[in-house]
Amino acid sequence: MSKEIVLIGRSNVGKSTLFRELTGKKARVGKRPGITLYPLKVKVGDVFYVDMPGYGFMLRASKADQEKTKDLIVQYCETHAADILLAVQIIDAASFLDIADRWEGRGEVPFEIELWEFLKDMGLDVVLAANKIDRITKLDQDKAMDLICERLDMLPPWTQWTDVVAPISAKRGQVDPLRRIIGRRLSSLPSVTG
Ligand SMILES: Nc1nc2c(ncn2[C@@H]2O[C@H](COP(=O)(O)OP(=O)(O)OP(=O)(O)O)[C@@H](O)[C@H]2O)c(=O)[nH]1
Ligand SMILES: [Mg+2]
Repeated sequence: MSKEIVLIGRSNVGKSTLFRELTGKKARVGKRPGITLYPLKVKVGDVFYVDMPGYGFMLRASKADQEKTKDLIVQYCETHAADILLAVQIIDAASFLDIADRWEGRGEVPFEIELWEFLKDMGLDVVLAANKIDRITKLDQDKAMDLICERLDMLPPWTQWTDVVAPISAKRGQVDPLRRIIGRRLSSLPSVTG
């Protein structure tokens, strides 16, 4: 049985940077959105880590291409649902709230909130990696995490959700809160030695 940990999220939030950090494999990282175009899968120990293309805006991508990426992610999750041990939804903690406000101002459901609900509705075990936390000053980090959680229907303080929410900085290699969550899920897997 091959269990998977899938990294999902909007373009440019740092999925591939996190993938490198977790697997040691050099996935392509870029300053512009739309760097990863196909799912990239790497085995570490007993599990596969999957780096997905970004959902949402992509550089050079037409609306049709964006829809294709969205479909690819949805289809991937549907066909692999039984093997997905953990779906890690990555957000840019520093811009998540502004972007969500902007969408709501236009009367639209913010894409990242829709995605969170979609993954949960599929019955997946979903974890939120609030990346780029280094871009928020230390003093404001707890408040930002509270607000982010609240938007995803988790009542503050965010510290009561540390089994599903992890503030991280993939770029700085500060991903321990997420490693702890992954570690707990892996230790609950039946041993494959028999
Ligand atoms: N400040 C900061 N920047 C980060 C962090 N993680 C990633 N970045 C930067 O964000 C940019 C995008 O990183 P990627 O890892 O390529 O993002 P991605 O989500 O894989 O993007 P796509 O493949 O286009 O969907 C790069 O410039 C990274 O260096 C972080 O924790 N903090
Ligand atoms: Mg990428």
